[in-house]
Amino acid sequence: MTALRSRSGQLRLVFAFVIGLLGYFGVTSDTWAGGPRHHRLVTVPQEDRFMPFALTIRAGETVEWVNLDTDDHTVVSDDSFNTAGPGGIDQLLPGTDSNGGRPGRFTLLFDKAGTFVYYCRFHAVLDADHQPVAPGPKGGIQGGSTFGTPSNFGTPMSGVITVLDDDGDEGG
Ligand SMILES: [Cu+2]
Repeated sequence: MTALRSRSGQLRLVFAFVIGLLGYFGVTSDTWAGGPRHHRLVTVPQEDRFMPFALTIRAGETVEWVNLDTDDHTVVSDDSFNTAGPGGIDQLLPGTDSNGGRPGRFTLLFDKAGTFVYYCRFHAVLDADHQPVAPGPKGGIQGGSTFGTPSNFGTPMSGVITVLDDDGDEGG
């Protein structure tokens, strides 16, 4: 009987600890307008591109960029195109080589409908051999390589996020 009581006391302690952890990591408070706030991911695979290139979300959701590449990349907002906040973003996403083996991460909250266009300033530069041509079957940046590895995908490293409002409409 004593052993049983002490075991249930231990269970209660563990339970309280888990609830405390959930609160600490914001799991229980991560609700918005009565529903869960979605957290969306854009990754950099071990290539110079954002995946997915185009992402559609709803206002109130967060987007987290995760750099799975060994190289550093950046998230830079193209504010001349952007109608959704936030502006003035120039964020380093450390690669695993410069971040102790861990992916660099960066999170933004989008609370307003519109478009968010962004690029990586390290990999959006055209050199003398890669002059700008509109992408298409015979256009864009064809072939080419950096350090012997095919490294381009027809456009500079960029991406776009479309933020819909609560009704699912594209704001502006
Ligand atoms: Cu990059």
